[in-house]
Amino acid sequence: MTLKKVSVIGLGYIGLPTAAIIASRGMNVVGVEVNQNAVDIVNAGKIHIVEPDLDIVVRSVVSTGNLRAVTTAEPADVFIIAVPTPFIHSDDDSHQPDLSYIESAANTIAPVLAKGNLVILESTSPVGTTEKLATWLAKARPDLSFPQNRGDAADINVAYCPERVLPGYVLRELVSNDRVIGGMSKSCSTKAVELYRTFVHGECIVTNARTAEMSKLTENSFRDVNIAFANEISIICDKLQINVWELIKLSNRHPRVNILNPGPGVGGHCIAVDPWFIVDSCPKEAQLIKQARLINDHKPFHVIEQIMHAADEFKRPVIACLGLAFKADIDDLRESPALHIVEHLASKKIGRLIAVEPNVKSYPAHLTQLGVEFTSLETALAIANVIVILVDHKQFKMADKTQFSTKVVIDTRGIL
Ligand code: SAJ
Repeated sequence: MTLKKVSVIGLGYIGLPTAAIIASRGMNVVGVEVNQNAVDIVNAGKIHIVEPDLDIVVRSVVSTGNLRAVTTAEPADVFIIAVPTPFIHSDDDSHQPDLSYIESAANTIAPVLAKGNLVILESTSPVGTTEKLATWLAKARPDLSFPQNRGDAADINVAYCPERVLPGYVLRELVSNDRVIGGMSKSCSTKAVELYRTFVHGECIVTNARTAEMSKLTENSFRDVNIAFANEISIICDKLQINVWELIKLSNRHPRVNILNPGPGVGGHCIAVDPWFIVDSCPKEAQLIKQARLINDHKPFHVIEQIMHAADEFKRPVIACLGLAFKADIDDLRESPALHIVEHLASKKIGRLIAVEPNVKSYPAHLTQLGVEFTSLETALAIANVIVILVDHKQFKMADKTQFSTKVVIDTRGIL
């Protein structure tokens, strides 16, 4: 084993679990993070994100000294870049990817790079980003050679290896999922496989960097398009007065049909973002992918219309929204359609608005300022006349269903 010390740049939802798993295999891991607070938390053996069992692994690897967090890069054999790649919000409706975090990670590691090092990009990235990364590194270190000019003979190896883990199952999927390894040359791929074999039980499949970049975007776009299909069917069923859940159950009895679940929209920081990277690269060609994004982004507005319509039946509507997270059994509110719906309703001031979110420790202050009340599930079910199920959290699924029977219910997740 030639790779002894691994540096992970960015200790977020992907970087921290990856660093912890590699450290748990006995390697020396150092996490480089710009957020001093996160560095302090990790060095205290704790975690600043929510992911089942991650706290146990981090506590253990920090106590053995295998994982340390720092703010300044230090020399290592491997550098794994796991920083965010959001898109730039603009008024003209374009969704250009923001690669500034990757560029800044390149500038962070460039001064400590040495001959024989392996640099891996894991951040979800538009096609061509790994080549850009190699160019940024080459610019900062003209004394070293990089694979775009020297191929297998380069001093530094560069590869793109996308993460594919599902939030909530990250520790398991980091180990069990197959891994796509996209080296910029053959020897880049060989070195990257050597690293991932230390903790991946799935297969490590080698390809080139551009195909690996596109595979990640394709996987998330595939899911987005399929959810859009379900969401469109649900809107059609509302119009035609058909129960969409029964319809999907029936259709899925066909041996070659497997329709996903409609919902209040698509949230999170992956599926609602990544397809735009394909649309941005190929706007003329990516028609279906773009349309799916638009359908999923429109779905919360359809739900808002349904709620307003239901509230109209009451003189003093009391609306209870169950769930704020972007999906079931997590605390993550980022890009959450449920949150968006509650914000929108609050700004419309159409009645008393109650929200229930059992997974967060503190409620978003801006919602309280907008007049949203936070209560327990029991209180909400007792006092509301309109109940909107926005997230299929286990607490809601386990609730006594007779409590819903006298209410007007909008069940966007089909838990009833
Ligand atoms: N959703 C539906 N209906 C469904 C499935 C999901 O409305 O049938 C909604 C969810 O409620 C949520 C959103 O879609 O709002 C996204 O949830 P998700 O569970 O589909 O995916 P993420 O964002 O948690 O994780 C995805 C995964 N990608 C795929 O399944 C192809 C994960 O494997 C990736 O690693 C992750 O994106 C990522 O980091 O890119």
